Amino acid sequence: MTTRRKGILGTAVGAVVLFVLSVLYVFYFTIQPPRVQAAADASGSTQLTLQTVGALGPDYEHPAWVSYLVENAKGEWIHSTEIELPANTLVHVTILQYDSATGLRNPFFARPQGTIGGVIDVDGKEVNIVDPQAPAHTFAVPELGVFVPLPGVAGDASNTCSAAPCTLDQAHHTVTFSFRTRGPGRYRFQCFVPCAAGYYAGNGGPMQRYGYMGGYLDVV
Ligand SMILES: [Cu+2]
Repeated sequence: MTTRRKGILGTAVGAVVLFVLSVLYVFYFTIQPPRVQAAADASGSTQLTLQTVGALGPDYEHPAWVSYLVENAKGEWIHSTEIELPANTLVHVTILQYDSATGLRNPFFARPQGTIGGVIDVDGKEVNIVDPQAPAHTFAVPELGVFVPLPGVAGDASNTCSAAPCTLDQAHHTVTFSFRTRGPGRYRFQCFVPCAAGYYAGNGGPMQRYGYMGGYLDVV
């Protein structure tokens, strides 16, 4: 084969590979999970209720993946991390945490930050720090300076949840806190615990794919 033909062949193969990668990108990485509106309460503030599960279970595309779920205004659990919140509003967050601990890679995140009063409430007890080995996940909105550690359930707990949505009679921690939204915008939120079991450094799979351990607060 002449050098010129090799060049043409190389360009053609490169173009096909690029095309296939572009198609894969469109199909896998630009699909948005459904947008879920947080519920407004009578006092004008907003209630956002989430749960974190250790494994989604057989009803989902990735049964073994960790994920957030969000409760809609009808009280239904939706597998999504695309959350609509009103601008410049106090948001009361409740996170039901059903997964076991992985521990923080960076102990800096053991201290809640950016919440009202700089505290969180874990199972009815107000705390301003947790054991750095305790978190299963974090709820963090870097742009708003919000970092909340979510302690894991004990490894020997009975009645642990193995399929989403988990229910209140299953082993969990209830973490509540409040924060204030700023002006309209799209604010990324994510987990900072390397919680993706079975993936490189715990940071692949559900830690990278939109809709599992990260998402957006759509502030409108
Ligand atoms: Cu996580």
